[in-house]
Amino acid sequence: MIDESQLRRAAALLGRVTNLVAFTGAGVSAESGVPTFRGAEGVWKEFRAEEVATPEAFGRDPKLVWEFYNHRRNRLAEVQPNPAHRVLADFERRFPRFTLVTQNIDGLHALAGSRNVLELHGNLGRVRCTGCGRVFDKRGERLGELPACEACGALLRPDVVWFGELLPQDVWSASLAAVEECEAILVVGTSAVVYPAAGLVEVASRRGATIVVVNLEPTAASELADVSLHGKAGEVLPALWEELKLIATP
Ligand code: BJW
Ligand code: ZN
Repeated sequence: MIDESQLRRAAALLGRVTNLVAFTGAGVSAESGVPTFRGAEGVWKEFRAEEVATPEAFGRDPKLVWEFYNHRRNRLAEVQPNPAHRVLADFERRFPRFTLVTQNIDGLHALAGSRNVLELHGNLGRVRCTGCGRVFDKRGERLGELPACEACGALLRPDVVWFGELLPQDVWSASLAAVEECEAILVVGTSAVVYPAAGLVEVASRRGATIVVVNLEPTAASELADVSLHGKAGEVLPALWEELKLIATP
């Protein structure tokens, strides 16, 4: 059950801003059938992050790491954006300035029609050469056990950010700039424990921006929130969108 009074409060706060950042995590794609990382059925329950999502793991056993990512790539071919992704695409059309910063690597925001998307942790559809550094879009393509670069023959890796790696600096700078200018940040479906991404909420908070959190449960971002909306993103965001429509566009 969505708390109607909190929903109206969130809509009233967001209704008056002209510059909004949405910051999303795995929970936004959960209803599309993409598993989250830290829940009871999360990816890290089945696999240890240190064994599949670090550069050291890839150096030690690239076959195992590719098996993990190929499995997730193949599943990605079957999933579609859900109402949460679609409402966030609608938000982009409503707010004069809107930036979607996502930790997700599934590409579902773009598929739902969002354009101004900053992918902090890369994209599972892309691969990057460990030799020449070229990046290739291989979304929807089946890859071998140890895929090789078509330009130089070196081993390819998923173009995602592993633990201990730096985030793509251009994407990080653009995300920080967006948060430093926004009037409000909508934090959806993330546990907000992975840094530096989670630090964006703290930057917004220090600047006095309005913070609205949408999640099944309280998270690390909740204590900074002006309003917390508990429920499924695919239900809360459409309800919030309907509330916002009742408020005149700034
Ligand atoms: C719903 C819902 C529904 C469900 N509706 N809600 C100590 C030791 C080692 C490292 C560190 C350390 N302290 C800090 C670090 C650094 C580390 C870090 O932050 N670790 C913490 C976990 C402790 N960070 C890094 O290493 C980063 N790099 C870095 O810091 O570089 C500098 C540096 C260099 C050298 C040395 C040290 C530092 C890089 C982080 C990269 C993270 N990569 C991953 C994997 C990407 C590839 C892949 O997918 O395989 O990114 S980890 C994983 O977590 C993924 C996610 O993007 C990220 C965030 O997770 P997210 O999205 O929040 O998902 P969950 O599952 O946590 O939460 C889901 C939420 O949704 C929950 O709250 C649910 O309730 C909710 N939910 N269904 C609404 N329907
Ligand atoms: Zn190459």
